[in-house]
Amino acid sequence: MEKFANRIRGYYEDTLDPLATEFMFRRPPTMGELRRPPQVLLLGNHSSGKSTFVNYLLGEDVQSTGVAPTDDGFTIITYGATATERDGAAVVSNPDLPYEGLRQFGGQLVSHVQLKLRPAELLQTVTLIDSPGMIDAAKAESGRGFDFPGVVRWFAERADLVMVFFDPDKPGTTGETLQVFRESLAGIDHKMLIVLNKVDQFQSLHDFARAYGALCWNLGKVIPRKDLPMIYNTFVPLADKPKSRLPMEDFEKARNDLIGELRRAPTRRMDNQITQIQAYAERLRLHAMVIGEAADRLRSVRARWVGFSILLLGGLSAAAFATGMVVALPGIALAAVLAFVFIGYIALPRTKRRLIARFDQIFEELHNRELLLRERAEDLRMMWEEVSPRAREIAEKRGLQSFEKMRWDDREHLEELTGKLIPQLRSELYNAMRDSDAPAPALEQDRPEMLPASEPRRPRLLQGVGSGTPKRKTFF
Ligand SMILES: Nc1nc2c(ncn2[C@@H]2O[C@H](COP(=O)(O)OP(=O)(O)OP(=O)(O)O)[C@@H](O)[C@H]2O)c(=O)[nH]1
Ligand SMILES: [Mg+2]
Repeated sequence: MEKFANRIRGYYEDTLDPLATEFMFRRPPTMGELRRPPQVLLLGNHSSGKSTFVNYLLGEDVQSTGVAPTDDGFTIITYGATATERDGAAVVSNPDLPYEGLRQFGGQLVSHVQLKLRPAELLQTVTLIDSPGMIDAAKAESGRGFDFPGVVRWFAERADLVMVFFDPDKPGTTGETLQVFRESLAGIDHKMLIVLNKVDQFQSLHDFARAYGALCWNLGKVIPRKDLPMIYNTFVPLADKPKSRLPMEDFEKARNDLIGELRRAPTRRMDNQITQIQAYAERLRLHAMVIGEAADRLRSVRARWVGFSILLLGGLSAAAFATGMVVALPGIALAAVLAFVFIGYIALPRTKRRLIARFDQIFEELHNRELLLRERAEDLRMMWEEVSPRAREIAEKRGLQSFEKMRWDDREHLEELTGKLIPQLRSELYNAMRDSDAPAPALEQDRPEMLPASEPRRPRLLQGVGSGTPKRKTFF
């Protein structure tokens, strides 16, 4: 994993970062973000059993649990040789921790963040993030004092796995849950696992079927996909709870599967980082090519204007000398000054505005071959739509003339990276996992429309390979 991580860092540092700086593209992820430990975010309705599940995983009561809404903040639980706790202010101001970005959500949020260090074996593999239970609309209105969906989105974007818990009492998506699905979890369904927890509360199959049906119905409204998400029906065995009359083996197996997924977070992290760098490089290429091309066109328009003016004024001066009308020379000099003022202050700014307005057309022209290959067209246009507002803003504010056309070797290098090196890295990752008999992450295979354009479809190398490899699951 370390070897793969170093190669990803190398690609950012050597190729992508210099180009991003030159074309003022958004910054690549920081080294801190790239080095962060694998993270699993636990979300869900209040009292759905998130904290109980965390305690079960760690084999000790790290989090408090209870029937009333218990957690009102985010708890980051990570590995530490001795058990200690740090408050939010210390967490967000520590540059060695990847949580500085939380500061943007204000002091209220910071005071609702806590870091717990525990010497549990599992934490050497993943960092767990327990979250405040989501409540219904009426209670949420009284306010949390910080942008809850925004913070959830922040954590979810940086998590390698997001587990969303529901329980038999609240198998629905109303109030805050609905808001979080719409605002915070959109587009990240490939790393989301749905859990119907506390199934030991069901005393009959009929009750279970009703709750399961209600959950599916409600999820259908917030997850815009044709197929049903994989739902883990499970529970945590608790001594003080009455036993269910239903056979529990399948639910226990689902719990083991869930824990298996959690342990695969490091592999998922690498896989996510490969997807992330591919997406970044593709977008950077579009941004730089269009800005560079527009800047080049602006320069040739300027050269034409200047050349034409010099030719005209030179011709007039020569004619004045030849015909002995030297008195016309001051007039010609004045015309020269006016011509350059016109070019600099009227003609070029107008051309610049026109070129920026035609960015979409430039994009189409530059990619006409790629766009003709129909399979790529939609992906490519989607990517361009994503980057074009910023490309326009940069070109307007910074001035097109300050950019150069993208160099041929830079372009070749980027194409090699997105077309060969990164896909190769991914297949090496799969091969390495196969050789070590570790299971492949079940990711993204079902959201082809979200994959960056030149990314090949996932190699399904590990499907059913190796005795210890579980069957890949279709989450969405
Ligand atoms: N029967 C049963 N009860 C459970 C299970 N998991 C949790 N509980 C109980 O449900 C209640 C709520 O559990 P918590 O772990 O505090 O739930 P939470 O999701 O962390 O709640 P908030 O922090 O308020 O969002 C507690 O009384 C637990 O004992 C389970 O699998 N089965
Ligand atoms: Mg809790």
